[in-house]
Amino acid sequence: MVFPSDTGSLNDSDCELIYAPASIQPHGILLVLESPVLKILQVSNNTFEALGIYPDELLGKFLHEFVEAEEIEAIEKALFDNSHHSNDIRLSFKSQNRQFFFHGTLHQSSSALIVELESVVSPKASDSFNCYHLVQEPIDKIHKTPNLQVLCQTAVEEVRRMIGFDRAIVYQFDATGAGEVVAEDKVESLPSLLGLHYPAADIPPQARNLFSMNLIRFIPDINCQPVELIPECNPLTGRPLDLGFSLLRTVSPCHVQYLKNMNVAASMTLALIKDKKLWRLVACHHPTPKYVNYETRTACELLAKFVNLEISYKQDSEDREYAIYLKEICHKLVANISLSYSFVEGLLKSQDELLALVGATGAVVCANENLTTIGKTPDLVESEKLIAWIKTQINNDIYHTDSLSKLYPPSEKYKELASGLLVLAMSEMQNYYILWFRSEAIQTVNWAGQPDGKFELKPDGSRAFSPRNSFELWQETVRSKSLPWQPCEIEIVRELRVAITSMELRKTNQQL
Ligand code: BLA
Repeated sequence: MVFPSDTGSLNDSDCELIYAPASIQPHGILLVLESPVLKILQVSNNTFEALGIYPDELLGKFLHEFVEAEEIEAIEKALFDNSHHSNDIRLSFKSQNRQFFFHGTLHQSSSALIVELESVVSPKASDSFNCYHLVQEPIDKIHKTPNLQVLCQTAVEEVRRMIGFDRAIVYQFDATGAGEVVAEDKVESLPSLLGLHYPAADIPPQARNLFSMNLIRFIPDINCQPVELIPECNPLTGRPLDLGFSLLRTVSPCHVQYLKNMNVAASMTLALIKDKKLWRLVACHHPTPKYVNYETRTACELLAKFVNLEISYKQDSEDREYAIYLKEICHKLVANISLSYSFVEGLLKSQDELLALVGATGAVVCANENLTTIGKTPDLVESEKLIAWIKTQINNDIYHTDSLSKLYPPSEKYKELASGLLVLAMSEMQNYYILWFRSEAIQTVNWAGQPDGKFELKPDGSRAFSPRNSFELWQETVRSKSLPWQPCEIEIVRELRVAITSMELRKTNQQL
């Protein structure tokens, strides 16, 4: 799985090993079993509270001494069928003349099996039919949404309704790993986060990577007392247990502080994955501790999986519609060229199509030394200088940038007209170029707090990471950039090139 670029983010050495804290959150218990004999190697230090059996009474024993034979069989079957994934399990322990029912998951972590369990009142309460019931309506609503934006808005509304938190947002990553809140549903009394941007360092790469293992992260109470594992290290490896897959893993102190600074006491996050990339998160916040039961969370996870499928489908169909529109324009352009004496004449007869082909605001057609400008472009002298520079840069037939002045500083003086440049070099016919321009798109980015300056220097000179403590609006104006060129716009230029080249070849053959 690939994740938004790590640029500007903290790396492993900046961040503690968040996947091996040797402790869990107290809303469940964790047992580490030796596979395949199911001998208990490690337990969380809250088994007495949860099932009336002290850790000492469990350690070194075999699981079948405590649970029913058919439950052991179910575990063995799950391991045989699906050993690399997390498996849903139910267990009931008998102790102190009572039966304690649990629902949870089982997964393999190197040589050990990790069982994580949360109490349920009775076995009936944890019914898979229940889960289907919870997601049936939200799935229906999401399926009927007309586009991605409405889909995200519907997803936050439905998730928030299912778990009863005060706020749910969709957080969208850009290519640098920074993010923006693009959909929100909340109680009226909370301030809105919609449209706010957050820097990549707020969710370090390690934390982003963990979403490849679990689509869901649930923190019912950030102030809870972590429960340590006994013994601290896994006896099979002598090292702290890898809890990367774990649902109950304790929360990194840095993130706890972050949430406190945001006035959040409980959080639930769902990962939205598109094309195997972490694309967006649904982040839910509540100002006071709040537990969401295992079935509801499983239903939310199921909903997230459905949303992921719908996202790919909807994005693909939005892209497809735009690509079809561009193809129609390209056909018109090619038809005009085929009716003209030369391809340049044909291009110049179809100026509107030439701009619409890539959504440009201006274009220059260069045929040998003759330049023709269309729409908003730099003047002829500047265009000639630009082409001279392009010739020194271009290795491929297509070249594009959305921040020309960064690469070619003389363009700074006409950046309003031309911050974006897309060039097609008709290399077979040297000195034939089509240049498309996009004007500057001045953007005001609303950051939730100043994005830099998170590090505190410790007295010994080392860096200590600390989360932001201010989310005050901080505005940045991004200049000298155009809207980015879309892959389908670049692709259509490639198609135009193929069409022109083959028409020119045909003409040459006819003349011979
Ligand atoms: C995790 N930080 C996260 C997660 C989110 C955010 C969504 C993952 C979900 C979770 O574990 O709860 C950040 N949450 C946000 C943002 C919004 C939001 C941006 O709701 C916007 C509305 N965080 C820092 C710094 C560090 C840091 C400086 O700001 C230092 C390394 C760490 N963030 C950090 C860590 C985790 C995290 C370690 C993982 C927490 C864990 O899983 O234990």
